[in-house]
Order: sequence, then structure tokens, then C-alpha cells
Amino acid sequence: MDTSSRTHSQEQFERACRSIPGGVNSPARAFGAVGGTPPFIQRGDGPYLVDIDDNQFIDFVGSWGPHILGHRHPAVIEAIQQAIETGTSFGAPTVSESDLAELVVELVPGIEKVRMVNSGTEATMSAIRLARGFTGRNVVVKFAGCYHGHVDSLLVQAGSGALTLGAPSSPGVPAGCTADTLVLSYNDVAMLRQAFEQQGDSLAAVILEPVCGNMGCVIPTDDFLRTLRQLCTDHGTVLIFDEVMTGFRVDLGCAQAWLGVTPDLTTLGKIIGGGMPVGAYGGRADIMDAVSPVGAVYQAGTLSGNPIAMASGLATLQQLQQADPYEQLEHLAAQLEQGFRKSAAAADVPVQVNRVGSMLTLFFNENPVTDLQTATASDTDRFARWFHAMLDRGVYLPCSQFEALFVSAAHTPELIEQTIAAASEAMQRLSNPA
Ligand code: HOZ
Repeated sequence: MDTSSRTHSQEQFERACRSIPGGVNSPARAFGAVGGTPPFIQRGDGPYLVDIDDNQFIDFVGSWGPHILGHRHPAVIEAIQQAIETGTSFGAPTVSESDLAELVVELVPGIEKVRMVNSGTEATMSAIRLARGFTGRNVVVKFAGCYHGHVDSLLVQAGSGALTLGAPSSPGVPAGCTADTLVLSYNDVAMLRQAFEQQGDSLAAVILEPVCGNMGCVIPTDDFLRTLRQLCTDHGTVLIFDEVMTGFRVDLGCAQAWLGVTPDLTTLGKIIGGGMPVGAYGGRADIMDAVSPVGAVYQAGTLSGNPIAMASGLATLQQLQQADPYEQLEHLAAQLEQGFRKSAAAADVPVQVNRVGSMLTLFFNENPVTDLQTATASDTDRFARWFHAMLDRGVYLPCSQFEALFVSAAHTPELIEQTIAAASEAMQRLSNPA
């Protein structure tokens, strides 16, 4: 399929750029790192996206994670429609908030109590404030290449769009906001031990993506995670897993269940809203009870716990619980991983494929990718050419080397085969550009 005709998208992008900075409401989707014009989406349908030029793409972005069931899953749409009939927002308690909270508590090992917010950024910002309020300490550890939304204190050596667009540490964040942020290297156990030896008793929190997705998919070593858990316990430091991307993605119990390491606090986003704007932070009851109105740590939101968003999230999690698609996702993603590896080998293009369950990144890199330094050694020009060759063949991938793609339960072995065929052609194009 040739999907290179994108006249209407081009017109709409030019129009959008006149009234919206860069034509987009979130920088990661602007094609800044790969060049060209992003397709404007008309609709989603199961594993497909259709743009306004009527091009159909096999979608491996899934709205950057939420659509683990594919687009417009009937159970999710029906739940949203039912909720809309009763109103759109009340700013008062509803039963749906407890329904979703109870299910989250049941599914996620580290969550005894949970507070709903509206985005992943809000969740991590609130979790950091809570950890500081609970411990009475200020210093927070983060890891280079991990991304926790656009929270001032965490926008240091950040991944995702910040890394893609070359601004891992943003202007507009006063030095004072990051003075208490300590940045360490992902998977570096010696550096971690040293930081705790030097200032363990003044560390309020350590926050990390337990499987990183925002410098591309990077997998933690067992030693790294277990050492981190032990050091946090020994020093009374709050361990925060940012599971905005991995939550309900790598396992129904999130990455913490898959890894067998339980954090003190967890932040969630994406799948928990089933495509509606929902974030959440939760964890140990003694810590969560420091949040207002029980405790003194203030956090609030007019639209938090919005009934339509709750209905969408609840339907999504219930569907995951009933259908249990994780084995199917593992098979599909393993098929894709093998296909990508073979297509690269056949074209003599050096790549690394990092994958956990249905999240995967193909790095154009000769060496293993284990942290930010090794991730940024990837050939991003090559990535851009591969990305466009795939898009022209009807495969919609994340538009950055430093993101993970997502397989959904709506994909089929046939669609994965079709994607691998496109990948083989695209790889051949890389080694023989003419
Ligand atoms: N946080 C997303 C990437 N990891 C980007 C979301 C977007 O731009 O829509």
C-alpha cells in the first residue's frame, strides 16, 4: 500500500501551525526528529488508523499507549456512551470513582489507596510532592533518559519528546526547581550505591520507569532494581515506579508484578483511562493518607475522577481482566521482534531490538542499549529513513528513536506478517537507498 499521498494532512498542518505552536498540542507527535508532515487522523478502527487523505495504517502507537485493546473497543465505547447520558462532570463524588479505585487496588500489588488525576504528568508531580511531604526531605533521585511528564523538578536529562527534540533539560525551569534533583544513570548499581552512601538519609524519593519506554525500550537488570528497593527500604526513601507507560501494559499487575519488585508509590496514566484523560497515583495506605483532606499534602482537580473518563478506564481494565490478552500480546510481539531482527540481518543493518511484552524498540545501534548513553549512540538519521519507509508502506510507528511501539490485542498474526514484510522492504531500502 502506498500511503505517501498526504495532501490534506499537509494543508491542515500548515493551518494548525498558524494558531498552535508547531501545529501540535504535544511535541512528541510533531515529526520534529524525522521530518515531514504528520498524518492528521480521521478515525481509528481496531488495529488501524485512517488519515484525512483516506490512507489506512497499521497502528503501533495506540495513542502512545492507552489503546491496548485497539481503537474503539465496543465495551469501552458502550461504557462511555452510557456515562455521557448522565452528564459530563459534577465536581462531586460518583460511584464510578470507587469502582475504578477498587479495581486498581485489586490489580496492582503496590497500591492500597489511589487518587485519580487527569494526566501522567499530574500523577508524577503529585507523587513527588507527597513523597517530600511524607518524609520531610527534599532531594529526589531520577535516572537520565527516564521521562516523567513535564514536571519542572523532573525535566532534567529527560527522555521522550524532550530528548527527541534535543531539549532534555528545558529553558523556563529555574535552577531552584531542579536544585534538589539528583540524576543518576539507569542500570548503574555502583553509582546508585554511592549516592545512597553519600546522602541516603536525605533522599525523599527515587522515581523511575521500572521498564523504561521514553529513551526507547530499556530493560532494568534484576540487580539494579533489587538493590534500589533495598536501599530505599534501608534509608526510608520512597520508591516511586512511574508506570504511566508500563501500567497494565506489560502485565495486568503492571511492571511491578512482572518484575516482582513492589514500590511504595506508583504513578499511572494511559491505559487506566482507556483513551480518556486519566492519571492516578497510589501506594501504601500510610503514605497516601498524607494527602489532603486526610493529611496536609495538598492536591486537587475540578475534573479529577471525571465520570466519563472513569467509565472508559473501568471498561478497559475489566476487559483486560476478563479477556486476559497478555499471552496473545506476548506471542504477537515476539513474532514482530523476530521479524524485525531477520529483516535487519538480511539487509546487513545493525540493530538492537529491546522488548518487554507488547512494548518494543528497534534501535539502529551496533551495541546493546541499556541506558541513555547507549540509547543516544543510535543512528537517528537511519531511524528517520526507516520510519518514513514504513509509513509509506502503511505502518504507523512512533516518530522517534527514543520511544517504544505498542502491540495491541486488536493486531493479528497476519497483520504482524504484513508489518514484517514492510520492514524487510524498508531495511533493504536503507542498505540500498537507490
Ligand atoms: N508521552 C508521550 C510519549 N512518550 C507523548 C504523548 C503525545 O505527544 O501525544
